[in-house]
Amino acid sequence: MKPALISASLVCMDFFNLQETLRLMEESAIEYLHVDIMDGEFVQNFALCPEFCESLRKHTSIPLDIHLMIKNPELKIHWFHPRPGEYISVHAESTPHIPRALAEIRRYGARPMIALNPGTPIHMLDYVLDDIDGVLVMTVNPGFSGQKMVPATLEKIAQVRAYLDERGRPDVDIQADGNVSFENAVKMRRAGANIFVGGTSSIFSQAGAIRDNIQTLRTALK
Ligand code: S6P
Ligand code: MG
Repeated sequence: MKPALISASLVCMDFFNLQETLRLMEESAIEYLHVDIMDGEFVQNFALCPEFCESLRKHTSIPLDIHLMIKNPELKIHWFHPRPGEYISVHAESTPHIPRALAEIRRYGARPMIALNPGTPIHMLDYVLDDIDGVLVMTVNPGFSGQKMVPATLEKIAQVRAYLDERGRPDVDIQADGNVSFENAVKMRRAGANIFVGGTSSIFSQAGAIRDNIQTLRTALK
């Protein structure tokens, strides 16, 4: 099994404590910073922007994991100046030109990840298998934090893992995004996910301090 990595969902943090939050992420050796980008069209919400990504890069060396929930991402990837070592995910449902979007990410030397909504079948992966480094399995419907996991997505993670392994791609990462609580993280891990997006259900849960929450999540993922 691949080691478990954590990607902290920055949209869930208290923006008045940005500097302190970044410091805690570095201290806790968080592997990725998950940046949700929403355009009010692909999803019914707005979130974050290219300038925020650029500014994060100036203040931390933790690689970004940019989740594009936007229409026609292939036309907008250059706005984000992707960097080697970063993950950029694009939704299979967001464009008729998904191979072009993935190729554009690769052109910058960044790591392309394809995101699948809970209702999207996994055979979408058939024609992009050589173009991806990761699959983001949405475990809630995209657009909002604080939702409940769609139960069928646990089995979907297991199906994606088996699908990739059978096709000679055990190297492809599987990211679980949505309601990654301490409890759900264990189940998602067992199903085969290896990158976990920590939001209001874990890292930024009001029930504990950020540092303790990260420790609890790491222990759950062991
Ligand atoms: C949802 C977004 C996610 C959320 C994250 C929030 O559209 O892509 O990355 O920010 O899921 O975490 P939680 O624990 O509130 O679901
Ligand atoms: Mg996300």
